[in-house]
Amino acid sequence: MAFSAGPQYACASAGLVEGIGMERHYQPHSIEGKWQQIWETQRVFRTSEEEGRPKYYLLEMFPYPSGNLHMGHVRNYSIGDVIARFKRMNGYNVLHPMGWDAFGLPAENAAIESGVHPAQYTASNIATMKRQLQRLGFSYDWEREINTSDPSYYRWEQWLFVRLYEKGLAYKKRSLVNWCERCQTVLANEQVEGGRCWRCDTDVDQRELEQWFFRITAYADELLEYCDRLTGWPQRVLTMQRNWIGRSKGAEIRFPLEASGETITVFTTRQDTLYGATFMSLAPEHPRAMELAKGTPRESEVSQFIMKAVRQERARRIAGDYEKEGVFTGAYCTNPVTGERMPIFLANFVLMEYGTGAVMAVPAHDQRDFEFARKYGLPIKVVIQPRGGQKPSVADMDTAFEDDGVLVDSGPFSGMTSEEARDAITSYLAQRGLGGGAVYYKLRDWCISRQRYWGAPIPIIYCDSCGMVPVPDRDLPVTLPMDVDFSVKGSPLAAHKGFVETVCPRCARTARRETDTMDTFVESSWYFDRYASPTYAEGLFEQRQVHYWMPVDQYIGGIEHAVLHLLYSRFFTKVLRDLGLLRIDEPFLNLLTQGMVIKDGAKMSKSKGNVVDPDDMLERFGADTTRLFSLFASPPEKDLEWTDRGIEGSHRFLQRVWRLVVEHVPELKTTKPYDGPPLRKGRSGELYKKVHETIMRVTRDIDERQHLNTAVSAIMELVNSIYLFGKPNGDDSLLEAKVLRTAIETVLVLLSPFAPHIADELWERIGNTPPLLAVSWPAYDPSVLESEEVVLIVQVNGKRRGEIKVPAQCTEEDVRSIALKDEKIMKHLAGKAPRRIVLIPNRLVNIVV
Ligand code: ANZ
Ligand code: ZN
Repeated sequence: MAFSAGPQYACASAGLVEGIGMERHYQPHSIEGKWQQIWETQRVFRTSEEEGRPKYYLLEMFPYPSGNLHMGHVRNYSIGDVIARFKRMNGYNVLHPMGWDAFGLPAENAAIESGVHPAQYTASNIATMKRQLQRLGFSYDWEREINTSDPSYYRWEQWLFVRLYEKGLAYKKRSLVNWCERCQTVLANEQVEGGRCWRCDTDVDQRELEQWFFRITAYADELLEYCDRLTGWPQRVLTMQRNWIGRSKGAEIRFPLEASGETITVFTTRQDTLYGATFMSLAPEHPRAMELAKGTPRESEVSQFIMKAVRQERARRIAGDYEKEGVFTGAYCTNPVTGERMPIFLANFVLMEYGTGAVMAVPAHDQRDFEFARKYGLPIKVVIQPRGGQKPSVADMDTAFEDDGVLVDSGPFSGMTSEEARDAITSYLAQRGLGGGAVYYKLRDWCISRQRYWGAPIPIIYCDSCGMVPVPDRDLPVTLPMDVDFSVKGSPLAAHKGFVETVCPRCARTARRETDTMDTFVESSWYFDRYASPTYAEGLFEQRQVHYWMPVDQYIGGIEHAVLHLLYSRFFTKVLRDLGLLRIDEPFLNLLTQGMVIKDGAKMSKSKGNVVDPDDMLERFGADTTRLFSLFASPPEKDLEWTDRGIEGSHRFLQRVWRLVVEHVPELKTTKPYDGPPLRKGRSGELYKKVHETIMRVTRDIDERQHLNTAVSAIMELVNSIYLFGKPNGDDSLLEAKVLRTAIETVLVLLSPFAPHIADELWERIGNTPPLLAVSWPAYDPSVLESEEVVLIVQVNGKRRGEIKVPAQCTEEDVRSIALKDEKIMKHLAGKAPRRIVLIPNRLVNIVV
C-alpha cells in the first residue's frame, strides 16, 4: 500500500507509516530550526582559504539595517544562496558573507523623532534582521559578519581617506551642491532623482558650500574603457555606467570678442556645423556673463536673469521640454571662419559645470538652439544636408536637422561628410591657433561630505597656524561621540564641543575637528574587500586573504545600484590597486541584477498597503517554501509578482516531495542507488533518462543562465515522473528499486540549494548522511540524452536558409539565440536586427528582418 504513491493519495490515512515513526505530513517548523542548529554547530558554512582549491566568492549586496527584511531582500538572498550552495556542491571553496551597511540617515532621523540613539537603533535592527536571515537558512559564514558603523571598520576607511588626501584624490572646494532641506544635508548628483532627494523625495535646492570630494574624474577614462571588459555584467547596467561617465569627443573653439579681442572658448561635438553658428550662448554662471553687460543699458536685465536662472533646478534646466529662456548681453563675438558677427546671449539651458560653459549656437542643427533662435528672432543658417537629399529650407523647418550629413555653404569644407569635416575643421582650427580637439566628461567628482552625525567622521583637523592637517594614523579612529544632542538643527557633531575641540597634531595648539561625516556610499565601496579578513587590525584587509578571494565572482543586487554603488566600488578598487593594496582592476566579475518583488501590479510599499511580511510567510509556510516561491515565480532578473496562490503552490510541491519520500522510506532504506551502465529500455530506462535529463537542465539553468525558476520546474517534473513510476513492479523489481532510489536521491540533491531544510531532513530519513552541502553535485550521463536533439529549419523572411540542431529540452529563448548565432544565418541577416522571430516547436524558426 505504501508504494502506490501518487498525488491522489494525499489524504490517505495517517496510520500507515506510524510504525516506523514518520510524520505523515510535512511540518516545516519541526525541521527547519533543527537543521539550522545542526549547520551551526557543525559550522558547515565556515570558509577559509585553501590553496589549490578553486575559490568562488559569491556576494549579495549587504542590507541597510532598516528594521525588517522585506521580500526584495528575501529574493536577493535566496538567489544568492542557491548559487553559493550549488558552487560548494561542485567543489568550490565558497565565500558567502553577510554584513550591515549600518551608517545612514534613517537611524539619525529615528533618533530625532523617538530619542533612541542611532547606535542602539541600528544594533537592535541588526539583531532582528539577523534572526530573520538565520531563520531563512542562508549559508552565510557569520564569523565574517561586518558592521560598517563599528570603529574597527571605519577606522580603516579614515586611514584610506588620509591616503587619498595625500595623493590629491580627496580635496575640499567651494561649490554649488545639491541640498536637501528636509534631511539638512548635501546630496551627491547620483542621489538626486528627477530633482528630488532619493531618500525623502523633497525638492532639492542648490547651495554654495565647502565640501569634500573624491576625484573620481581622474579615473573617468579607465572606468569607461573597462566597461568593455566587464563581460559578465548585464548590458543595460554597462550602458547606464557609460552614460553616467558620459565621454564626449569634440573640439574647443575660440571666438574673439568684438570689443576687446579676447576670446571665449566653446566646447562642441559638432565642429562640422561651425559655418552655421549664428550666435553664442553662455551659462548664466559663466564668469564673463556679468562683465559683458557691465556699464551698458542691459546691465540690470542681465543681472536679474542671472539671479533667476541660478535658482532654477539644474536637472530641469537641461530637460528638452523646459522653457528655453535667455537674455542678450549686448556684446558680440566673431565666427572665426565666416567672420560674421554673433550676438552673445545667456541661456538657461547652458550649464557651467559642463564643457566650458559656453556654446556656439547652431539653430539649424540643434533643437534647443532652434527653439531659442525662433523665440528671439535670431538667424538660422543651414550648413548640413541629408546625404543624397535636398538642403532643408529654413522657411519650411519646424525642427532642427540634427543628423550627420553632407556640408553645404561651408567654404572649403563643403561637400565633405560630417564625419570628415569634424576632423578637417579641428585641424584647420588647430593650425591657426583657434582651437583643437577636446574631450569632456559628464562625470563629476564625488561629493562625499555630509553634515550629519551617523557616519564616519572625516579625519581632518583645522589649525590656525598649520591649516588643514590630516589626523595621524596613530590617532585613528576618530570615533563618534555617543553623547550628542539631536535636537539641534544641522549637524549634531558640529554642536558637540568635546568632539570639535582638539589640538593640532603638528603644533599642539588648540584646533578644530572637521565635523562632516562621509557619505555611506564610501563604506559600501570596499566592504567586499573587508570580508576577506573582517577582523584584521593592521589595515583595511590582510594581503594574502584579499588576494585569495578577490575579485567577487558573482555579485547580486538591485538595479537601483546600477550607477552609484557600482561605479564607486569600481573607482575604489582602482585606487586601492594604485596604492599597491590590491592586484585587481575590477571588483565584480559577474553581476546579476534581480527584478523587484511586486504585488497587485505595484512595487511593495507601505503607502500602497501591499507589503508581504517575510515573517508572516515564515510563520505560515516556513523558510523552504518562502525561498522556493521567491525563486520559482520568475527568472531572477525579472520582476516577481507575489501571489497567495503562488506561494501555496510552492508549499504544496514541498508537501508532495515530503510524501513521496516518506512513503518510500521502508524500501529505500534497504536499497542502494543504481550504479550500473546507462539504462535505455523499459520503465527503468525511462526514469533513468528523466533523472539525467533533469540533472542536465537544473545544472545548466543554475550555472549558465541562472534561470532558477526553470530549474525548479525541472525538479517538479522529475517528482511527477517518480509518482507516475509508482512502486517497483516490473520484471526486474530489484533494478527498479535501485533506479527509484537514484531518482529520489536526485530530487533531494537538486532541491537542496533551493529548499535546504527539507532536503537534509529527507536525506537523513532515507539513511544518508547530511548535510547535502557536503555531497557532490551529480553529473549527468550525456550518452542517454544524445538522441534528444532536434533539427530545426531556419528561414529568413520566409525563405529556407539553413538548419540548426538544438537540444530537445532547450527553451524558445535558446532556440532563438542559437539560430541567430548560426554562421550561415548570420550571413543572410547581414547585420540587420531581427524584427520578429516566429517559432514552430520542433520544426521551424522564421526570422523576420
Ligand atoms: C554646437 C552644436 C551644433 C552642438 C549642433 C550640437 C549640435 P554632448 O554630446 O552631450 O557632450 N553644449 C556644450 N557645453 C554645454 C553646456 N555647458 N550646457 C549645455 N550644452 C552644452 O553635447 C555637446 C553639445 O552640447 C555641444 O555641441 C554643445 O552644442 C552643447 F548642431 O555645439 B554643440
Ligand atoms: Zn597647527
